[in-house]
Amino acid sequence: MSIKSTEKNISLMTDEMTHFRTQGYLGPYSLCSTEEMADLRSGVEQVLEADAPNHKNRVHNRHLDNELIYKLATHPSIVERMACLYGPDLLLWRTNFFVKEPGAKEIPWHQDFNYWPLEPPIIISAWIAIDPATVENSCIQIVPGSHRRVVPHIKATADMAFGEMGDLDYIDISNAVNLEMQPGEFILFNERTVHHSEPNRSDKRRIGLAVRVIVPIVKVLQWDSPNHTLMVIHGEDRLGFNKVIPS
Ligand SMILES: O=C(O)CCC(=O)C(=O)O
Repeated sequence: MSIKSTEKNISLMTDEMTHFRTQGYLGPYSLCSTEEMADLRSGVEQVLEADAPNHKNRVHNRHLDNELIYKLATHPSIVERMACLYGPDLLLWRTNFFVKEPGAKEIPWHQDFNYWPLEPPIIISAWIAIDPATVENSCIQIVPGSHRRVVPHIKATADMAFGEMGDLDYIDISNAVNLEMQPGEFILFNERTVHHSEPNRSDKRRIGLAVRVIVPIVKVLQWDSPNHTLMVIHGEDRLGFNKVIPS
């Protein structure tokens, strides 16, 4: 199977690189058309309805057992842009679905690297909209420039979807931006970019697929399952610090 790409010679302009460096995020960009994602969506739903062989959870790392999820996660629209930002050698570490049904809890303001077993914590994420992601159904919100400092994380309140949250005394959400996306669009952000999503107060489901990519110098300290390995998705792994299979 293949996902059509309308783009040729994907790369980033200097002002986009500067935006990522200063603001901590980029996009939205288009991975595929809204119509194509509408066609692919039933395939994604089937993946989420099926038990994951050898993995802990249906929503995590389905690129390891499903070709559609692998193709979405490693689409050139994403990977070529990541290579412009992080260099030629890229390893796919994790994928995570964020399924927010109507009534789903708030995802607290946080920096991803607070939760992750990586040393050094250098990660770039893509977040792909499978459903429309709007203010109404709790799109991601980001604080531009927030990746420049480390925010202490504290125990989250019971109404939050995560156990820990960024301490709001250290986060200025007054300039937060809503990253609304059409199905098939994606954004890029880094491991320290403070982000969040409201409770889903609408009657519309919102599914996103997050793609976590590291560079070979990063050591994975804890694997998600016995079968969990990294995949080379661009360039090569010259260091061999981790379990890696070629793509
Ligand atoms: O989908 C969401 O609401 C949050 C996503 C998120 O926290 C992430 O991708 O790191």
